[in-house]
Amino acid sequence: MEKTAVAQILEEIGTYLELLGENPFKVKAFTGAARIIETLEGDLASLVASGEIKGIKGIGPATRDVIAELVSQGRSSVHHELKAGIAPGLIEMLEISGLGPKKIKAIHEGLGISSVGELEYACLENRLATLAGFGAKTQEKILKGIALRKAFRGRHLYVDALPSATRILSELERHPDVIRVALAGSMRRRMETVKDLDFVASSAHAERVMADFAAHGDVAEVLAHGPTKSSIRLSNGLQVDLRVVTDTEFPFALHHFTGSKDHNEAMRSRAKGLGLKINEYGLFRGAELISCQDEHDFFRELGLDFIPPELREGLDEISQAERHGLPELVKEAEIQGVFHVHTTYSDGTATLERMAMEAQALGYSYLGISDHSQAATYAHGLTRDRIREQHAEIDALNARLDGLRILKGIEADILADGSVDYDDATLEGFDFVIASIHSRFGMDQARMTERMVTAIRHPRVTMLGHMTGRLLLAREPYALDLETIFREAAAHGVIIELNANPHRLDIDWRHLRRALALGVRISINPDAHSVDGLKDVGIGIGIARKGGAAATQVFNTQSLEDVLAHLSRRRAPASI
Ligand code: DGT
Ligand code: CA
Ligand code: CA
Ligand code: ZN
Repeated sequence: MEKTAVAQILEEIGTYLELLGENPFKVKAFTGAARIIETLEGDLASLVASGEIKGIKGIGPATRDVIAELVSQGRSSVHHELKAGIAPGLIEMLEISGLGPKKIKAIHEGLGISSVGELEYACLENRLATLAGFGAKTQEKILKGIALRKAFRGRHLYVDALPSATRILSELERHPDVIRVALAGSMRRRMETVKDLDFVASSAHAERVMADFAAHGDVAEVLAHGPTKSSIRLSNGLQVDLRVVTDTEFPFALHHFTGSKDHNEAMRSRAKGLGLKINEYGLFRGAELISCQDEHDFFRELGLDFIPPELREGLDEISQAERHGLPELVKEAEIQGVFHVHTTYSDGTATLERMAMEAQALGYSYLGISDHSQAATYAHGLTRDRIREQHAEIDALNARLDGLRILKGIEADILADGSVDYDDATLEGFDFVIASIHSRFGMDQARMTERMVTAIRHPRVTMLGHMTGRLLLAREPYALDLETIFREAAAHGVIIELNANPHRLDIDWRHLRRALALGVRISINPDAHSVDGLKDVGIGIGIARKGGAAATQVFNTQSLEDVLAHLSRRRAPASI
């Protein structure tokens, strides 16, 4: 067992003793020993075996027994028994900042509270403020702590973690003792949500890098501070892990901490089959390290093409890499224009002209405007008069804009029966139609699927918007038979949007893989409601890559000419 793990168990024993109201000297014996073990030189197991541990000041007989058991058994019966005797809710309460074992004991005894939920409720009812030794201020602080704990426990949207990731990466890059550094973990794999940030750096002076990392300006809490691994909590609640290794170890550590776990497992078993061994420190044949300059070398040594981090999810990426069959993933620079853009005509915050200026500044050659249709009254859906006004403005802008063509579109509601908002003549007046569901999410799967299939078969529908309706960390997708939808979309040449709004990222990359396999074409759409929203395309690219999309499978990598040719091809109504 590692020293840090031993220290943590000792610390927890101290906390539990305190929670149980044991005498302070006994508590101190354990928490003090935890401090000593953390900073101890040399190997703990051999110190125990040789008996040298007896000579270490501050480690008495009781703690010594616990340490010996931890080293030999990997567990402590004292720890185990103490924990079993305490209500789990009280142990959870320890996670609330501003709340230690003494206060928890008082709350438990004074108010009969033994869970976080009960505690929150009691605070809201102002009951904690009246408890002896507590007051309105403490109550306020504890409520804040509970709110923070909620925020800190969950996962974070990729987009919410991105600014911290970018800033910390550039700080580490500038550190004089850092040789190489990279973002790893789920963030590097471009997952839609992340638990924490992971960085891997190489240095000949790990302790200096770690000291500066722990002293980072934005640190709310240092969770662990060791020579090779440290974890901090930023003020926004995000946890950040940093591993520092030697430069020789860097490619192996980067690969290991990029994950995913499933990918790593598959890689390990591949290595095994080749008579090799992988861990975070290297690739070995027997005791011999096979040196690698970077991850490219690492994959090559295992007989594989380089696997982009987005694809490292333990699916079929290794067999694809083995037979040179990995997809050539779409890149942001290949995007030539965007669809699904709202303006002040409906619920956007920027005018049509401003959106056009921004699209031009981003170098796009087309901009597909699609405000809401009239059924979306909550979003000021366009009446036919407003459509005429907007089209006139688009014509005027197109006449004077250089290099950008604004396309006339609409985000038309798919009504409950699968019909598309507006009559056919009105729909005929658009360059493209995005059909989306914005109401009646609760239908059963059969009816919902039928509803969407009906929309797909409408000859004026160009693409489906945010197809499953999910909101990340907030709303589940509605019930749909995806396989049927994908087959219908492919058969009718209807494009499926990859909605790049970071709260949606809909369709899910896991399903995108299947859609592409069935021949569906996608469009990476920002669903922008503001000027900044246009930049979400970059987030969508990450998801498209995770889904294995190549540029040829993405509609908006096409030139304006090809896009116009596609849009002018009118589909015949489905004959059923
Ligand atoms: P997250 O943080 O839940 O969004 O996802 P990850 O993948 O970033 O997970 P994290 O931060 O726990 O660990 C980073 C990587 O380290 C993970 O993708 C693979 C590697 N790793 C961590 N724990 C294990 C493990 O127990 N076994 C293996 N094979 N790899 C691990
Ligand atoms: Ca992570
Ligand atoms: Ca982590
Ligand atoms: Zn929408």
